[in-house]
Amino acid sequence: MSERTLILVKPDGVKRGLSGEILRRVEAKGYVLVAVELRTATPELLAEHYSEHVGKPFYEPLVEFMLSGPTLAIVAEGERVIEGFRSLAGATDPTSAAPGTIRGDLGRQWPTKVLQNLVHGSDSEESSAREIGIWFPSL
Ligand code: IDP
Ligand code: MG
Repeated sequence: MSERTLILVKPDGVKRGLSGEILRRVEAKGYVLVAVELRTATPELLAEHYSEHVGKPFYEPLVEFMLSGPTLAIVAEGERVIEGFRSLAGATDPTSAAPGTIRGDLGRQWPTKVLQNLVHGSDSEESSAREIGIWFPSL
């Protein structure tokens, strides 16, 4: 059965002009774009989206980073797309993310408190349903 995932090109990716390259990789892999919208996050939206990280040392820097510019919000669809996009994205830490992945090819460490790693991807069916509901309530 087909499934959906929420992908975000975070503000660092949009600022660096990598939105097209990231969308290209999602489409080249064969996934179908269901929604694509440039959005400006709010603290309320981010508190919901990152509820699992509230209270962690990087939470405040993470919110500040996610408010630093527009985010490209994407819903993509396909069999096992949740796992498939996590694989395209690579490891959380862009320094050690494997070459060939979005974070490994295009990301690096910067002197910031939070890891800027270009993309978000839902990590489970439960997360994708929750996150699509937050970013695209009409879907
Ligand atoms: P993920 O994006 O690979 O799913 P999560 O653990 O869900 O990683 O963390 C959310 C985001 O918070 C990461 O993408 C990254 O931007 C940031 N982050 C996670 N762990 C750390 C950390 O240990 N230090 C700094 N920033 C972090
Ligand atoms: Mg996560």
